[in-house]
Amino acid sequence: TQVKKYAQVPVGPYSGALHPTDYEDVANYTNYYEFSTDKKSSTVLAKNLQTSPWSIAVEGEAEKIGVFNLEDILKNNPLEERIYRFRCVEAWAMVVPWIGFPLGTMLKQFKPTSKAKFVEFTTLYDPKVMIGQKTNVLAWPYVEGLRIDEAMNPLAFLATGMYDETLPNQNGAPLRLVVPWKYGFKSIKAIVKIRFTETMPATAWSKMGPSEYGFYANVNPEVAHPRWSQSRERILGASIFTPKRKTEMFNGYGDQVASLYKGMNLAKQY
Ligand SMILES: Nc1nc2c(c(=O)[nH]1)N[C@H]1C(S)=C(S)[C@@H](COP(=O)(O)O)O[C@H]1N2
Ligand SMILES: [Mo]
Repeated sequence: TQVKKYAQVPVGPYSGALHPTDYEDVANYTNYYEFSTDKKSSTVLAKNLQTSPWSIAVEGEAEKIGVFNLEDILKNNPLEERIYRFRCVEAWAMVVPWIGFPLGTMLKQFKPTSKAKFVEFTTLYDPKVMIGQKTNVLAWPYVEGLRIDEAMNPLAFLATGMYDETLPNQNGAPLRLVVPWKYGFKSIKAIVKIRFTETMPATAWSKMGPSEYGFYANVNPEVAHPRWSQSRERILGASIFTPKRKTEMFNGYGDQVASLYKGMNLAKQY
């Protein structure tokens, strides 16, 4: 599917006065294991993914469950732009002008019940196109999750586009999550299912390496990944002579999200 230009969209709240990373860097250095573990190959491999029409199944602890066309969801969720910092667990950092809508606003439209304590997201499973799904680098389909209060936080965002255009396939078209205070792997791509649950979802990365990838995955300079420090980050696209910068707690979004984790030991609940 080809990208399409959006008409001007308004800038939403929490959008930082940040200088966006070059489009070419963001679009050609991606993590998308359904296609490849190589950050440059997904650009080509993902071209075959058909992203329209697209439907999303809504299941579990909500009053309004069923299968919904993405187009209908978009009618109820006006687009806005959010310029966010993004931080991958492998320590690269970038700034992306996403286009989309707040996750919480959309979730409320499905009327979650009082039993909905978590939200689980699932990526498309189609190994004929997503050829990386023929390998077992991860347990397929890719699953991610948020606690319901994290999902309702106004920073949590669903993106349909970036840099004034619809998302290129390798960045998660037609709909991907963006959780700017967490490591990149929480920001699941090509979402086909949203399930409200009472219990904490088992996520693809925590199944693969429970000691390395926790459920919360908040950006935290003090908690090292078992194989490397998380205290510094590398700016994507910067020259190799540019010094790394210090990682910020919650990727710099502490004012908006620190209260979600009051009383938790973030070294244990990583
Ligand atoms: N379905 C799916 N979503 C995914 C991934 C993936 O492999 N499959 N990789 C994650 C990881 S590790 C990161 S860092 C971000 C990268 O987003 P970007 O490639 O758009 O920069 O996507 C996340 N979402
Ligand atoms: Mo990542």
